[in-house]
Amino acid sequence: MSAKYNLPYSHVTPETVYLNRRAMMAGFAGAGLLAATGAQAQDVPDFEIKGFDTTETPNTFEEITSYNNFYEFGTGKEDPMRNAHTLTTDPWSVEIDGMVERPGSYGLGDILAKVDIDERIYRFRCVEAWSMVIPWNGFELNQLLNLAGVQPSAKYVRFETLFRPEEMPGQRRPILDWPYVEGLRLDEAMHPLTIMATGLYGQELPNQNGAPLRLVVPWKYGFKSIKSVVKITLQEEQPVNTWKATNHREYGFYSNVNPEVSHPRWSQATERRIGGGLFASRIATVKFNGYEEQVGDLYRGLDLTKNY
Ligand SMILES: Nc1nc2c(c(=O)[nH]1)N[C@H]1C(S)=C(S)[C@@H](COP(=O)(O)O)O[C@H]1N2
Ligand SMILES: [Mo]
Repeated sequence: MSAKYNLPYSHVTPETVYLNRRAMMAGFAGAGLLAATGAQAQDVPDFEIKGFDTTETPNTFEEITSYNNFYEFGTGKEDPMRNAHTLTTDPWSVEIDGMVERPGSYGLGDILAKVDIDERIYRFRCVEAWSMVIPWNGFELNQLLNLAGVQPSAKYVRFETLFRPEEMPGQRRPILDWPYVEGLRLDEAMHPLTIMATGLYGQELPNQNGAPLRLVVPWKYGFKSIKSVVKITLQEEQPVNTWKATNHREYGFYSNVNPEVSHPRWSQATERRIGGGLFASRIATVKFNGYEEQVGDLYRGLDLTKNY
């Protein structure tokens, strides 16, 4: 079980450098740690820090890249790691259409030249009640939406994953109604916590994590964070997201992390942190995945037990 196949070099070095950089920023004896690993100071990526980061210990690169949900490559947790190497991610472009001033095909290179990439260490909570802490690299979705120019009549954002069955074996079978679709309310999409991720641990995003560009909405269940996005549509109607369309009794549109609202088949009160080991105790799930201070205002007056 190794993530190395998708990487130009071993993951060990960047992760070590990364953790040393964290230590340096925290004001610890980072220089000594750097010397001990033989890393050079100029190897340390220079990210902008916005203050959204959790201080919880991130999961390892191997954990984040070997336990995945990406049904386009199979339904097993290790299927994406094994199968996603077949995906071609270059060239890549995103079609932005609907209620925007500048509709069209946006090349990934052009997008990346115009946005600010930074690092976000976010908690990530799957609806299946497992969780991780992930150091993403990416940019705020609002920057991309502003490039296209959102018209005042737009109320929702619809996202679509690539449909390319010749490279995505799961799409050759009717596991889901392909392509995978997700959606956000416009204010959720414009929120500074909402990012398009392009990397992990300062490296290119591995295919199994949704390369080259995937949504990350840290206060919502993981299925909202749609991978390998090729289309973004600004619209007036609430988009029909794939999991809600598949089973509306079990999966909703909002899908905010909420320990008080059980899934019909299991409690959402606790979660299993990946990497904790077989005998680790479950940890309490926090409303909005711990981001209530930042996003609670978006849902004032909304009944979260009905709008789940
Ligand atoms: N296109 C697409 N996006 C997807 C999925 C998927 O199957 N297809 N799975 C979702 C689910 S259920 C989760 S929990 C996260 C998993 O992201 P990760 O594998 O990077 O942890 O991706 C989400 N985005
Ligand atoms: Mo999930």
